[in-house]
Amino acid sequence: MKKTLVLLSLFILLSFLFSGCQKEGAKAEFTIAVFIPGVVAGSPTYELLVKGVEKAVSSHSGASLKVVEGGFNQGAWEETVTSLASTESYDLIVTSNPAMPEICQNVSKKYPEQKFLILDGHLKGNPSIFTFRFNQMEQAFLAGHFAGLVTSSTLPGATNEHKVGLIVGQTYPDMDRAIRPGFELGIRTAVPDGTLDFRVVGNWYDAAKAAELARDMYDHGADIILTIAGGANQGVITAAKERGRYVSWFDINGYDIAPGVIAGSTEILLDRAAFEKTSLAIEGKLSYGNSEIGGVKEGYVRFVTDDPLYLSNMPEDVRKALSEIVVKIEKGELNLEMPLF
Ligand code: RBF
Repeated sequence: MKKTLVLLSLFILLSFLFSGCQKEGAKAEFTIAVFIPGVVAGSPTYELLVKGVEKAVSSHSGASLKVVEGGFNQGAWEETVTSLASTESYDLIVTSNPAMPEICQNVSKKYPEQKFLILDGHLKGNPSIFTFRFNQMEQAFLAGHFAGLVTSSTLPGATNEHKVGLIVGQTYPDMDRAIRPGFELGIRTAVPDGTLDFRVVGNWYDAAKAAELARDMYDHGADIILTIAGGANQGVITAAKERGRYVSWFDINGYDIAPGVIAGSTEILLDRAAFEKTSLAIEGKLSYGNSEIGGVKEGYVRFVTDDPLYLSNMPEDVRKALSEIVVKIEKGELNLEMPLF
């Protein structure tokens, strides 16, 4: 009896020690680094990226995540991504913005084993890289159409002039070939004599500069400004409040950020795409080498028409006209292809 007890205790002790050792020495089964080309705070697409990857990691046991902010010195991004790849500790590097495919492609030449998932970017044919982007022609078209409806409305902040603004952090091919033209087309289909005042901040953080630009635009007749400038977006809100005018938000539901000032908001479901594609990568099912695009029909791009602030602040005729154009895109009666570049 005594011998059995001793053996039993020994067994319990050993199994306890063994399980302890396993935990201590256990390597996470799938390690992910998220590289933020900028900073997370204030940048809608990066906030969505982190949210989506975090969700994928927490729903797969054994997966782990490290978020690395690259900051605003764009010239240093490639070096940081290279140093992440050189550690050979990450099964996957996830990142987001249209400049990242080229940077990751360069890193991939030196570290061909390193796998990449890039959101909001486009590249096909590299067996280590998967990209997913959004139909921002559709997204910007909807924002433009809404801005056209607002500037020609009887809203208190709408002047007689049919002028709309767009403030961006910097120019880049997706902006020049999809977002800006989509926005202009949207304005003109709502109000044929609508014009666009387009300004560039020069970076993604200077809210004071953005406020200065926005004040000038409002003072020259713009009733609503679409702002795509990261942390600098806050400056546009400040100016709109001062002038009693409107802001249009991009990428993430923005109504709550400045109720009554953010008149309209589109969103891209980058968090959903990041969750889905990261999950596939963890499960070993992501088809590297390919690229995908998600738009209105696929449910990755939408104008947020069901927010209580939108419903209470926007007149019914504006909401009705906007919903009609959304339906046209959903039904395929209006085709807004992303240009190939
Ligand atoms: N968007 C942000 O909100 N914050 C940024 O810091 C930011 N940096 C960018 C840097 C580069 C080089 C490029 C090409 C785009 C950047 N964007 C940034 C824009 C972002 O990728 C996206 O195009 C817009 O948010 C519209 O969806």
